[in-house]
Amino acid sequence: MRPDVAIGELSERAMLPSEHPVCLIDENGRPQPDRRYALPSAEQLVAGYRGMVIGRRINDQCSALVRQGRLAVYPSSHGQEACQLASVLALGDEDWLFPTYRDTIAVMARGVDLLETMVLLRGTWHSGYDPTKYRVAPQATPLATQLLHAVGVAHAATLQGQKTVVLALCGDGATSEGDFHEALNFAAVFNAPVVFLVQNNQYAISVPLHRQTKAPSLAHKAIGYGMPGVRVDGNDFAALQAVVTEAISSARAGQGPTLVEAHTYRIEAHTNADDAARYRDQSEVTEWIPKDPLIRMKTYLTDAGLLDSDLQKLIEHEANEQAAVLRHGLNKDVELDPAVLFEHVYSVPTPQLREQAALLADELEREDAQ
Ligand SMILES: Cc1ncc(C[n+]2csc(CCOP(=O)(O)OP(=O)(O)O)c2C)c(N)n1
Ligand SMILES: [Mg+2]
Repeated sequence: MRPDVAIGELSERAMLPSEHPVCLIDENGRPQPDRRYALPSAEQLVAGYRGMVIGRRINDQCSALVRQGRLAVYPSSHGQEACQLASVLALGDEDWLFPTYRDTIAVMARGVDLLETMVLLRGTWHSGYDPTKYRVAPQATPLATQLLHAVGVAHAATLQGQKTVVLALCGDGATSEGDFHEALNFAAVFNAPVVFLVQNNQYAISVPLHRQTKAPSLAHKAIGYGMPGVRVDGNDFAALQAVVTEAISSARAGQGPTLVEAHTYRIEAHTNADDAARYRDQSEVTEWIPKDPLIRMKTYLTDAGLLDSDLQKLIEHEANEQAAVLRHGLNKDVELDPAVLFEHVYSVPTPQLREQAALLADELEREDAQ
């Protein structure tokens, strides 16, 4: 016995991730028995598939809208739709989501209006939706900063006697940030009801995972903070939903945070501004194509008699309709007043800010006069 160690040997082991990521439906669409996790219900799986088909269509539509100059930037989650959908569908209405720039599909799956979601990536306003209305924080671009905010919201909810759980998303690269460490440490020490879901898509722009960490897996980091770490197949909607649902229940029951690492792959370039061919071989991408989360789910549902061509057509029709809403909405020009850039920075603008606002106003006036 080590009296200085508060956690027993068994619970230490329980904090370590399994050797292989949890998988309930393999890449061939075949169900895999698992001792710990049960397959979600047929209804949940069909809802997940529907959401993923719509999510894929929106991902691809937004990438096209960037090329047409209608969106400033779009970090696509093509191939990561299972992570986006499974985690959000596991949340209750009272819960909160803290997404990153890559989690647009998760934000939409939470019920945020499609066009309101795209405001930030279009660059027309700081965030287009009311975070408190949807219980979705603005999509964070500064890596890992949202994790600290997520823990703060979770801790505040506990202090107020609420049963809220917070789902905090981040990428593999974000785990190298100091904020990641501080957020996980605080969450564990204060037993905050947070589920950290790391979408390990193998790259942080051009930096591959092996240049990011020497840990056996990202989920292994959990034991260092005193919370369980779980590895899950990030292209398996069923496994993700089972794992995240359990982590949420555990947090809601007062058992503290969990770190979930989803193994997936960034199929497209980091954003439209990136050329992935400069740092990775196309053969690596090709290898991941058959592992696609939509293909395996379609095979499983079809074999289980839960999906036929009529339902498939219906879902595709819905996906096309949502893509059309985005196209039409984003094809409309917006009237912008550049002066509003200076609003909402500080409640009382600083002298520097006032000076910059005056400079801009002067410049615009002179441009108009020309
Ligand atoms: C604090 C901070 N440092 C650097 C950047 C620049 N940056 C933007 S995305 C990115 C890579 C992040 O990779 P990862 O966390 O794996 O997420 P992914 O883009 O793969 O979803 C970097 C370094 C940033 N946004 N914020
Ligand atoms: Mg990444």
